[in-house]
Amino acid sequence: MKRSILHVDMDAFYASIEERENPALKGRPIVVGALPGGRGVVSTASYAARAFGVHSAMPISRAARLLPHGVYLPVRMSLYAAVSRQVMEILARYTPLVEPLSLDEAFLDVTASERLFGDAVAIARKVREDVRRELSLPASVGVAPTKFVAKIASDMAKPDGMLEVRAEDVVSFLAPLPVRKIFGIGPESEAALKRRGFSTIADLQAKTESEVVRILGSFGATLHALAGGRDERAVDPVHEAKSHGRETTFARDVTDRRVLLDALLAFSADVAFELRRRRLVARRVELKLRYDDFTTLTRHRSLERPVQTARRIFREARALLDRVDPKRPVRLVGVSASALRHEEDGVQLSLFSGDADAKALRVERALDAIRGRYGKEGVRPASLVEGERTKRPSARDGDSR
Ligand code: TTP
Ligand code: MG
Repeated sequence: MKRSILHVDMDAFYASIEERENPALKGRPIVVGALPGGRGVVSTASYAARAFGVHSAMPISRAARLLPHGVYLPVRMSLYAAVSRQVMEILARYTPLVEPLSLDEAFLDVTASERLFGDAVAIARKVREDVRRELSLPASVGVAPTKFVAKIASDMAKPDGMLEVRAEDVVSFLAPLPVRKIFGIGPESEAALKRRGFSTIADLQAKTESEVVRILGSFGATLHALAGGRDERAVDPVHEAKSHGRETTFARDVTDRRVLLDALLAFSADVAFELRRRRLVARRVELKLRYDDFTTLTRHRSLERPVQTARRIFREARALLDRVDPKRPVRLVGVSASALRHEEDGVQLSLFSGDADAKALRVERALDAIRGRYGKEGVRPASLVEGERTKRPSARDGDSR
């Protein structure tokens, strides 16, 4: 059945909020993130600042050189999170099928809402109006029959616009785009595809599925389908977040592998705890390193069996670390878990399988309760603590930590 999908993405989200909070900043080049002189990066830049070449993830020192007279503001996360909730509340008026991807973007399946609110374009217009009127913020919306195309459309509609791609136009809409528009295609895959003769999506469309698979392997089937506008993925409202991760910038660059492993171990424990708290499992673990020259490298592994324990997340992160140059000084290290699913969707089996990983899961679950009450996460909602009382570990487990 033909579906109507919206991808809603706020424009220059953090910067737009700051501009709204202080109207004197209207139209000025705003950069939210680390402050000039510090070590961090740009979180986002207003469109006025982007005209100077400033963008997300750029070292703040570089931004300060490009834009010495910019307005530099620190990140106010709790404010942005509160606005994010208001945005998601507006989206939920039009369909229960809202899948947030991050603080400022979500997919909506409005197929069944069209009888109530008008066609998908009318709903997109209403969403943009509501957000503008009630929150004084700009949002862009893509309208398409699939997630993949809706997301590309919202990107093209920016800033403060809307773009509809009709089912009959999908193939010609995609054709001229570079293959990197397909998610999962980073700079490395893009180069590899180019070497094999695939620069644009049209190059993928021009071949049959089996030809693409022969050249690119099994991944080629997915690419070929997406290139042809075939994308059956449903809007899935259970995914609260795309990933859970922890990272840190060191005060001094690190070359000692043991220091990196210590950090990865601590982060793996945090990430696993967060997954279990949200009853999620992950099928992908990613290691992130930023070197002293600011090049950032990510390495990931996709996993057959979903993970939820620090033990396995750390093992994967360590294996990824083993594959990178051990001599380059590291300024930032991080680990994240993504491709999230609810734990009911399959992981429970391993709980009873009696292997070392299943045992680790039982032990870590037992420790969660202790961490919840005394751990560094501090006070947690009473209902959560209450729920964990039923499986409270003995005092001896606590001592053995
Ligand atoms: P994005 O939606 O990627 O960017 P944006 O909303 O600032 O700009 P636009 O969508 O118009 O291109 O990310 C949403 C917010 O997430 C962004 O305002 C700041 C934060 N963010 C970071 O902190 N670091 C990053 O590297 C990126 C990409 C975003
Ligand atoms: Mg955005």
